[in-house]
Amino acid sequence: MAQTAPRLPVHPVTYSCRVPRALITGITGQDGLYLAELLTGKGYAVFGLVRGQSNPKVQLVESVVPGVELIEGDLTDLPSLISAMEIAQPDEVYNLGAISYVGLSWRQAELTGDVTGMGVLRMLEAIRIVTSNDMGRVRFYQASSSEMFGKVREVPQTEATAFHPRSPYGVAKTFGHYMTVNYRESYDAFACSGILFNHESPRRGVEFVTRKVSRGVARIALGLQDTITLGNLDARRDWGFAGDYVEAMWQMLQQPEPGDYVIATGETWSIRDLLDLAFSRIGIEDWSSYVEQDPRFMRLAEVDDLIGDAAKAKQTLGWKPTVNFTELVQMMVDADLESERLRRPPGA
Ligand code: NDP
Ligand code: GDR
Repeated sequence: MAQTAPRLPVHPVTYSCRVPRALITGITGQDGLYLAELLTGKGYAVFGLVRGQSNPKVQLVESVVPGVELIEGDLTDLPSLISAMEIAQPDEVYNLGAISYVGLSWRQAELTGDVTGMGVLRMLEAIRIVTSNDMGRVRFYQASSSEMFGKVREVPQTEATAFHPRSPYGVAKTFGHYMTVNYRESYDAFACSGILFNHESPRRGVEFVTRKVSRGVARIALGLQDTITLGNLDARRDWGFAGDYVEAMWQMLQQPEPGDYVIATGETWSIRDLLDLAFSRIGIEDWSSYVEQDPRFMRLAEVDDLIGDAAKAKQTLGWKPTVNFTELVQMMVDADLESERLRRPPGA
């Protein structure tokens, strides 16, 4: 059951000798689940912010990470973030909550700006208020994105590459990134911005292209679906495994100084490559008759050459990816084959 946050008064957080405590916004999402598993495995007391009066994903979180304590709150509601800080009394805050689907961000630009952009500022303000301006006591991770590079100025992209976001989502993330940097510079906040390139897993939302393909391929193999309808097949991305990327988030907050880090594989693959790998997992080499295109899934402005250079993370954090793209696609298709088989109606 989610815990209802008491509203006022606001008390400064007091710290005593105890296990480390972490507050995760976006705990019901792909990264939130992996991060909660990672932190509980390390002995943290983990608190997760959940929004809505009856969030259907609460059950999922409780089954995957049963020890986590859930707190009601929303990134559009500052008082609820202050209350969440008071309840959790965290040493580390991971701000993963966002409207994260780039395609939706053109259709709901204002909401995206409010949650994905202003939500970062509200979370930082909640930390500042609850720590009475002593922000360095709480380590803060902001889930920034390669979408900030957008129409790229150089290839590959590093922490020093200039931003040129191409979607309302990318613009909102850029605002969140600069707010994170600004609170570090203004209030001595231990605030890190992880500039993460695409990362995927069997827990990826079905609206994202990798999962749409892995699930579609599994359903085609089981005779449950005839085709997959996609947008731009020539788009390319630098795709890694989400389990590897949450490890980097945690590592950033364990450093002696806060900083910004690009996290990426340094490889780029097209949607056609993704289709090749996914279909070959079920024994189909020519997928052309199984794939349709629909302009509805095209972007108003595409980002073309996103390739990350994670040299700083490798050198400073000792981080490197452990799952390559072929293994990732196979993992996702296999997981969807298993879950779709279980979902298949009797006799189908
Ligand atoms: P998901 O879309 O899977 O999860 C998004 C989370 O944000 C969900 O838990 C969702 O909760 C929550 N959320 C949405 N709106 C609000 C709100 N108003 N208040 C509080 N929480 C809210 O994203 P991922 O796990 O893939 O990504 C995590 C973060 O990392 C996001 O910020 C994303 O933008 C960023 N990112 C992701 C990358 C990727 O490739 N996965 C790459 C770079 C950055 P609910 O269940 O209620 O909808
Ligand atoms: P992205 O991921 O926009 O990179 O954002 P997504 O999987 O949505 O798109 C990747 C590329 O695939 C092309 N594409 C399609 N995409 C979707 N969703 N559906 C389709 O049918 C389709 N057909 C082709 C897109 O044009 C695009 O080029 C993800 C999110 O997790 C963000 O939150 C995160 O910040 C970035 O990754 C890094």
